[in-house]
Amino acid sequence: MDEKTILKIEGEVKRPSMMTFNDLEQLDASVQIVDVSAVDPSRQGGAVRLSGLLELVGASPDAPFIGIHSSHDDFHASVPLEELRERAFLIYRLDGQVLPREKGGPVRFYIPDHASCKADDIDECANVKFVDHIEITNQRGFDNRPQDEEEHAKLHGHQ
Ligand SMILES: Nc1nc2c(c(=O)[nH]1)N[C@H]1C(S)=C(S)[C@@H](COP(=O)(O)O)O[C@H]1N2
Ligand SMILES: [Mo]
Repeated sequence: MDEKTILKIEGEVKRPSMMTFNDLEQLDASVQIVDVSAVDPSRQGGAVRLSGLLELVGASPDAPFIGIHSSHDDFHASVPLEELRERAFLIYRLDGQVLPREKGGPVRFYIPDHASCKADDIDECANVKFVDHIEITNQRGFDNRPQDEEEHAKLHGHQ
């Protein structure tokens, strides 16, 4: 049993939640993606649908932004929720264990049909790795995704 909190969800939600790996694994089968490679062959592991999590915590249907935060490397994205609600998922499991750090674990936010880097608000850079905190907000929140080629190259160089 792994009782450590790996994901905190708060903001404009009725039931702010601290979730463990077991909490995620025990979510209903209808919100699980057992094998994400079926959706995107470049990715492995198991995921939960963002829509399922939002329902679980009672996210306000009127709050338009989602903040996706990694305190591990201080990387943050804040993006409009509407287009993501039914698309995005959170990869949290690989071979029955917590998704390892080298795969972006413990939780990796993923938009399968993302735009390329910096092409759009919802781009590859918004696929935040090492996620530990999700916030539903009325206003756009803190976002430190790379802004230009140089910053972007630097970031990739560090990975
Ligand atoms: N925590 C964290 N997440 C991150 C980044 C990062 O530096 N830190 N880089 C982003 C950027 S700019 C891109 S393009 C993708 C790259 O994902 P990949 O390593 O799976 O190719 O991760 C995104 N998620
Ligand atoms: Mo990126």
